[in-house]
Amino acid sequence: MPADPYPFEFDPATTALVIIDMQRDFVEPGGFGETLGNDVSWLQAVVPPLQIVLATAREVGLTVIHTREGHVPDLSDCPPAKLNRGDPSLRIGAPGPKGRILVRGEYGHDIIDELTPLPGELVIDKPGKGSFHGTSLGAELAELGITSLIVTGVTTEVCVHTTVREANDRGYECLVLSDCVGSYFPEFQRVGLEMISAQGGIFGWVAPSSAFLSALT
Ligand code: C5J
Repeated sequence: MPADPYPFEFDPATTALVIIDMQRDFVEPGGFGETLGNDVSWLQAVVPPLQIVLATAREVGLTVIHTREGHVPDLSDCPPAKLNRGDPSLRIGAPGPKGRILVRGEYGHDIIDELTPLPGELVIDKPGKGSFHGTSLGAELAELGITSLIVTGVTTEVCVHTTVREANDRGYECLVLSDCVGSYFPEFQRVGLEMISAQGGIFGWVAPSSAFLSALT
């Protein structure tokens, strides 16, 4: 399929759709992300195209993996360097507008209704920004024989980028769908995408979801 910086080849049998951190607290109005002063409309714009990609991936039987960033309730998996950062009233574990901030089991930590995982789809709970660090994702992908990742979700320059960099170092071919990843900051979105495909595809490939859907169906 056409992509930046050159065509991306994939075999659906060895490809997974990865949906990163489409959690209420990041994406929805009134959540933690908005409380921090961010404009969540940039992230909400990702939802409709991602719903189409998810529905199509399910139709053709692609492996679907969801991730959520968050911590166990006693925060024992949250390093002090992450825990002690920022305004104390808005730190991880503090009471937030949709439950304790980034704590597993809280309403705001869960995935938005529009993209609810189906039974049987992997949901990877991750303590960090990357999806491999501190998770079973690498083992799960090896078990499934997955070698290519179609990466979507939020935010482009944080958890999407960290995951793509981790995956690239582990030997996965990553295609990032430009309209299915989002950032609170338009300039980070643009530059974040450029950084992936620059230098001959230093971390991977970038393409709009329309190109992926055409290739898949
Ligand atoms: C952030 C994420 N931005 N999912 N998390 O803290 O990108």
